Amino acid sequence: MSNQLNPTLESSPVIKRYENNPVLSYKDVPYNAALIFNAGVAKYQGKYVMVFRNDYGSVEERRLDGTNLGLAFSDDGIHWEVQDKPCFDLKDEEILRAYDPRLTVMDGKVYMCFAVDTRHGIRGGIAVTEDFEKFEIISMTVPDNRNMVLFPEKIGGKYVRLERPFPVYGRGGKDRFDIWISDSPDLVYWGNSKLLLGVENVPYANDKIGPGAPPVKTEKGWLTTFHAVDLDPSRGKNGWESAWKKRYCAGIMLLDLEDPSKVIGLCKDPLIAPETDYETVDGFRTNVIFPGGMILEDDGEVKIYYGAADTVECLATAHVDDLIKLCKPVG
Ligand code: BMA
Repeated sequence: MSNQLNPTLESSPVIKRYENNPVLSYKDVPYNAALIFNAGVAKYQGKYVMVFRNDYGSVEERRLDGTNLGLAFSDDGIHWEVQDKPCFDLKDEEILRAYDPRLTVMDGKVYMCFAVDTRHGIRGGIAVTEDFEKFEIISMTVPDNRNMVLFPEKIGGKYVRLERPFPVYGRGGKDRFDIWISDSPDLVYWGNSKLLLGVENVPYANDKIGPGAPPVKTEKGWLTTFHAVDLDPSRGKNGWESAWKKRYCAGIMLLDLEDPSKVIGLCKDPLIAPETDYETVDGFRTNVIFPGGMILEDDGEVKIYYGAADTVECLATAHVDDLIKLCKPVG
């Protein structure tokens, strides 16, 4: 464990990292691949499925040439078989790339939320697929928005999503970004947008927060992860980049089952803070934990998938009751 950043942040004791992390890296991918991270994961048709971000190029030369999304299947959620070609590659004159997929299964289909870099800003997209070959794009937000995640069922007759707009001008020209919630009758038209959680409500974030994996339904509420960023301008060079001053932790909160715009529990400490070498040393942007997949197993185990150091995909587990206990009433 080698986190030397100030302030020191530690992962919750309820978290157990998979001992052979990472579960996926560029070495497992049979086509041009360099950084494999920020995956969406779901259970679908009797298998675990992962759509992962692949920033391709050359690890040896520390060069990145582009981004596509790859596909992998697994029988146990631990050992993954990567398919022989990328499954999603969105590019045209306006669209530069799609990245950071999140998967939600509803009514026998897989819905994928993703971020889209365009020449006129960053947009949030939602696509649907049944076979990971054909994706139909259902909607795209105005810029700037990303980190969208869909709840796995309608609530009060509406589809619901969490999202993270970036109001730069309106937040003083700095990264002061928060988590929002919106609903929709049809996944196309979104409205009733409300602030869900402000960055100032997360004690270990001084920069921005954003939704993590799609929420999981429990008896006590919707359990959901988020990422929380702190910034220290005095931090030195980290990773490939000449200056990377941020740290990303995973956080956890509980939302009301009937009205998920109400945060009924929040853990005031990080759920996962960067600690291991693959999170803090070996990577493109070190000290990044970016949760994008969460699966509740029948025995109460929760699998949390996260991108580590924007370089590899990792797995940590915890018991659902322990995660719920961490979420203390707010206010
Ligand atoms: C965010 C996104 C993520 C990335 C993170 C850390 O703003 O770009 O894709 O993992 O930064 O670099």
